Amino acid sequence: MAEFMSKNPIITSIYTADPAPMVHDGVLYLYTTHDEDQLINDFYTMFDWRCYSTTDMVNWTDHGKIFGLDDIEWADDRAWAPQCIARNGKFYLYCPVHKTGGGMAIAVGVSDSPTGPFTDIGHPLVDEGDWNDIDPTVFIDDDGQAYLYFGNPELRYVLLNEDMVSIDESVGVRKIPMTVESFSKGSHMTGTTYGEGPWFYKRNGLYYMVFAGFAEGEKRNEHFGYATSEGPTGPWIYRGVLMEEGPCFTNHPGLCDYKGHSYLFYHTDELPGGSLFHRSVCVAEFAYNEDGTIDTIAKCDGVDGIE
Ligand code: FUB
Repeated sequence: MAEFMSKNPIITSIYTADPAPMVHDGVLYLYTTHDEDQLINDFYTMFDWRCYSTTDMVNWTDHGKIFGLDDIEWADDRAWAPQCIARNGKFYLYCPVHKTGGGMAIAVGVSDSPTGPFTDIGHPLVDEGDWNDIDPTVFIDDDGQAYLYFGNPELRYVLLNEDMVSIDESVGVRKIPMTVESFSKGSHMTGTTYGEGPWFYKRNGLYYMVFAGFAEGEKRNEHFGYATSEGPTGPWIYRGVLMEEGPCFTNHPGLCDYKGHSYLFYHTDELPGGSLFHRSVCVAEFAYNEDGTIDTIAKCDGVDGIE
């Protein structure tokens, strides 16, 4: 291994999953979930969100807990896959949680700093009363319109108002057609590969939807697939497998460009003591093809450091 190289998993002090990178003011911030060591009911036991940052992809600063279930009065469980975005000098952390007495819903934490602490807005942003409202991914388009996609087993979206903490109620929650053309034939509940963990962004005028998915047949763990579109709300065209299925049941993509390099963050169960409920975040470097497509990215030992 080269001297100036990170080693996967990149966080080794605790179990972390669902990596969500955000580049801001020359720093790469990585938001993650946190798998507790001690499980309750032998299931995902997750109470808070964490943040780490780097400027060289090798040395990571641990900013600790930046938001948690104990900051959200109306939620009682499941601090699941978040994403953070900056707008107008503030930072917005979108987080799936279990609503007390309800189903899954999407919370928003607001902060003046990328490393928190975040303050809950006091109520769910999205709460359809079902279990689909998980794994938010947020993006602000060039015209200023912000989109929040989410969902398992269906991909849905809302338009965010400029305040980033309310939605355009005249549009409401829109459902993306779960077709084979968009997400390929697969074994999840819609009959496509789309599972959960969408990651939405735009690059060189092309919109990307990367997601955790379930293939047909014997395969049981999640892989990554991706679709592209000419517009922010589709139609989405399936483009292929971005990362083959891993060693643990779930996976969650987080992509960004940083200092001229492109990175895919994901998770495995590869820390000592790892399991499907004790995951650890990893990173791989990749390159886009000239036409914007991406070849399948291999899991790796780590990435080179950068200046
Ligand atoms: O980590 C909890 C849930 O498992 C996430 O919300 C999903 O994306 C999957 O990783």
